[in-house]
Amino acid sequence: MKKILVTGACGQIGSELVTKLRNTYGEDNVIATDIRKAQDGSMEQLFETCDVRKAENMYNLAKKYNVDTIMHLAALLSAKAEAAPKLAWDLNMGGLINALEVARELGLQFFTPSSIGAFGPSTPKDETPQEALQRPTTMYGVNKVAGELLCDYYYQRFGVDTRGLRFPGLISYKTLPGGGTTDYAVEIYYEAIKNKTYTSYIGEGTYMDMMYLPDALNAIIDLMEADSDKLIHRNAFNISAISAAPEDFAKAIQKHQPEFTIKYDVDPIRQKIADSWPNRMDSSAAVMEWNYSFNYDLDTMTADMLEKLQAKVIKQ
Ligand code: VAH
Repeated sequence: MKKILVTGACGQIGSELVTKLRNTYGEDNVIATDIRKAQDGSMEQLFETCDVRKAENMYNLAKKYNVDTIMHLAALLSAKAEAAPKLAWDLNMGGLINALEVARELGLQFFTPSSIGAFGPSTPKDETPQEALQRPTTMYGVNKVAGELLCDYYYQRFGVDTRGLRFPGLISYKTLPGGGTTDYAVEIYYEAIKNKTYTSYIGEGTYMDMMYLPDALNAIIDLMEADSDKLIHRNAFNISAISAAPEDFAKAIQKHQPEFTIKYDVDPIRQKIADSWPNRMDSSAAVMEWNYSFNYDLDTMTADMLEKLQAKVIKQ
């Protein structure tokens, strides 16, 4: 992996993955693409507009820059997908097969994320096995399961080196997530800094797998650099780090801000999605096959988030 095209580069994962990849593989070896430029002007260098629903867009860019890897992140997240299921299918599935076709035609390595959303209410919620029943009840989950199967198909049928990760809810401070169910776990930190209180749309006692973005970025690179011959699974690996509910985030914040309070105003749509997802996945396949590990727990993530957001809010 040394010349990489990233789709969805302005999103929550993409905006920090591009920086991480450029630091790792060289500034000129990562082409950032998205349907439009980032509003804050952060994505200026080596950026190309690309609508993943137009297959020729990606093909022409992959040829122009002679890439050897595609990291396909462009997608609609769970809550937005529930509000616009047909659009979600067109973007999430149409974009994915277009990206896979480019990888097949040009012999590229391929990464795309899956999610805890690939599981449903009939899946074991605690220590969800790597191979478990996948009957998601959301359009996003249907897209993720179909995406996992499609990526495995392109590996088995065409030999495309496809790899994927089932991400927990990702928490970061640089780019706000857009339209996810786990976004509360990012919003709560912003609100702690600005207002010292947060009203959660996810109810008390709702556990979901969560992860600090630096651990997710390391996992992507570790997986993509792993010895292909050692991989038994490919699309997609369970990786777990922090299993937490809204009150756990509040308690962690209160260790720094004793006056912080949490209230609840449950959004039934996103609560229903959250209730259908695992509390914590079993990561043993990722550990055994490519030495997955993580660095941040809830307390160390909270300390870092509050410190970085304090600096960010003061600068604004
Ligand atoms: C979402 N943040 O909430 C995304 C993610 C595990 C959740 O897929 O839709």
